[in-house]
Order: sequence, then C-alpha cells, then structure tokens
Amino acid sequence: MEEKFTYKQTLPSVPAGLKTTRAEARFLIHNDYAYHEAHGYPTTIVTCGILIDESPRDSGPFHVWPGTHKKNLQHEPVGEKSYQVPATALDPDGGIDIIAKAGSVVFFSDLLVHNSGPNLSPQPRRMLFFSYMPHGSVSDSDARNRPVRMAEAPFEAHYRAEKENKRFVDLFQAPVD
Ligand SMILES: O=C(O)CCC(=O)C(=O)O
Repeated sequence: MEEKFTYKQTLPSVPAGLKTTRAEARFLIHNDYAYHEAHGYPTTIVTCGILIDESPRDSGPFHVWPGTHKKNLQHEPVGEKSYQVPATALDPDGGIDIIAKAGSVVFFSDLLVHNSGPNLSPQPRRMLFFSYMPHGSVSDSDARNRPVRMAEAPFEAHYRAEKENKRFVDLFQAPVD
C-alpha cells in the first residue's frame, strides 16, 4: 500500500541558498502507524525494508526498539507534519542499530518504534521500504503519499528538462553498482 525510498548522503558542499541544519538529517523516534492512522490504515501493516547500501554505525543505520510493536505508543506532534514518541514513553538512548550488509532485508510491524541518525560517513545510506496491508483492508492504497507526489511532479519534470537541456548538472552522484 505504500513504498518509500530514504536517502541520506553528505553533500560535498552545501549548495548556495539551501537552508538546512544537522537536526533535519535524521528520522525522529516514531512508528509508522503514527502517520498511517490518519488515512485509516490498519495497525497490522508489515513493512519490508531493503538496505541498498551497507550501513555501518556512522552511516545513520536503521535503529529499532525491539518489543515496542506489542502496544501502540502515543506520539506527540513535532512541527506541522511530524510525530515522535516522547522521552517519557521509552528510553531514547535504547534500541539497537541494524548493522547489515547491502541487500539485507528487515520485516517489521507498523507499531515497531524506530528512527535513524545523520549519515556521517562519506558513503550514501539508502533504504527502500515496501508496506503491505492485509488483503481485504478497506483503505485506499497510497493514500498518504500520492497527493505529495502529484504536488511535486512539476518540480521533478522541471529538473529533468533542465538536465536534458544541459542547464543543470547534478552536484553529486551516488554509486550505482
Ligand atoms: O530510513 C530510515 O532510516 C528510517 C525511515 C523511516 O523511519 C520512515 O520512513 O518512516
């Protein structure tokens, strides 16, 4: 019902005009149900996460709190679009890093609390996620991300056209092998 690609890589230099802070280069402590609930998705979703790159400790590996899938932990809003589990509900310094080779796969419940820190390594840290809901669930698949993707489509088309017409050159490349 949903797919996501997360991509963390240190830029060789910060492009002019790009405002960013290190605090943004991470995923908050959350479960995916905190986001799925608003779209009527069930708690029984299972997500398959594929590590595209090897993820050593300094790469901001996927980090999970084992056992937290047994009960939905309440989240607090952060800004307008994000949620996190408050530090009173679990030990923010707990949990375990998933240190694994490229091609490894993790399956996890929608209720499993996870996060990941900034990628401080020179290599990209990419993951692909595919979420599945049980057959017969009433929810519309892709309800959460489709509107965002539609809104972003003109920007992507502009980027592709600028590249094709050689008016823009990518500032960095990720390895493709
Ligand atoms: O890619 C990661 O490290 C975490 C991604 C994540 O938490 C999410 O997409 O919900």
